[in-house]
Amino acid sequence: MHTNIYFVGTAGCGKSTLTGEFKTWMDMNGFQAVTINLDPGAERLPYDPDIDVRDWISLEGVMNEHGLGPNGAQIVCADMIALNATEIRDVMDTYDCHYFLIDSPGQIELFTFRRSSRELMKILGDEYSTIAFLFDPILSKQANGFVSLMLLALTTQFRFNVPYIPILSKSDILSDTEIELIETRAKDFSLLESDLRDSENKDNFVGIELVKSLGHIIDQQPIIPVSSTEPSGLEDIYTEIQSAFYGCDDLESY
Ligand SMILES: Nc1nc2c(ncn2[C@@H]2O[C@H](COP(=O)(O)OP(=O)(O)O)[C@@H](O)[C@H]2O)c(=O)[nH]1
Ligand SMILES: [Mg+2]
Repeated sequence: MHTNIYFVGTAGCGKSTLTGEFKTWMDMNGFQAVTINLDPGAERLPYDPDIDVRDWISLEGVMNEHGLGPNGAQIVCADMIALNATEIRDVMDTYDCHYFLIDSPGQIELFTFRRSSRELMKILGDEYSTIAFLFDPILSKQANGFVSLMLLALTTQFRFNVPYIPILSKSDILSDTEIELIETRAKDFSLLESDLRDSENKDNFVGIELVKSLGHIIDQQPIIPVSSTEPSGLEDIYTEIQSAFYGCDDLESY
């Protein structure tokens, strides 16, 4: 049995860097983890993936073969990944490890909004899959930016229906006060609502009603501040994965 952790979030929020840093942290702490790159268009990665979708699919090849630009080709590639999922799974099965750290494509829509991603997740084994959803730090600072990311996270949760771990990425570029404010808003939507009313969006009826509804439909889960450069918060991600699958009282570490 293994756990698949998908790193998901908007372009540039730090998914690839965190995939690599979390692998380093796991190695240092004696946990067996394997990294998987799902981005066929990745030109440079901040880590050396153990399993790489580029071994099966080339963005440039798809562009040439189908006469497409990079955006169209990315969409074709996203669906091609699912077609190659069984082969990816076969390679995963050759590893004796407990954790697969899966780096999703740069643009979130290529993962979250493609039906093929759900198929891929199923074939790679969705029983123990979790989505580590990265909140961009700059967007998260503003009440309306944070609400927008919550909605994106909620959409992702809705489409995949697996446990999700909210992560505040690149927390090193935020002050302690900013981190505290974001952590409090994540736990207390009434504060988020009042901040939204106080902000430039005070007349934004849709935004305010959305926040009110969010409080009814999702658990107000703590957000984990993480920095890949310091690094910090990596152990908290690990603890959250453990509690998502094994419960808080009986942490099974391996
Ligand atoms: N300050 C800071 N920069 C980061 C951190 N993580 C990633 N970055 C930078 O953010 C940029 C985008 O990172 P990347 O991992 O490629 O994002 P992705 O598109 O989500 O995979 C790069 O320039 C990284 O060096 C972090 O924890 N702190
Ligand atoms: Mg990336």
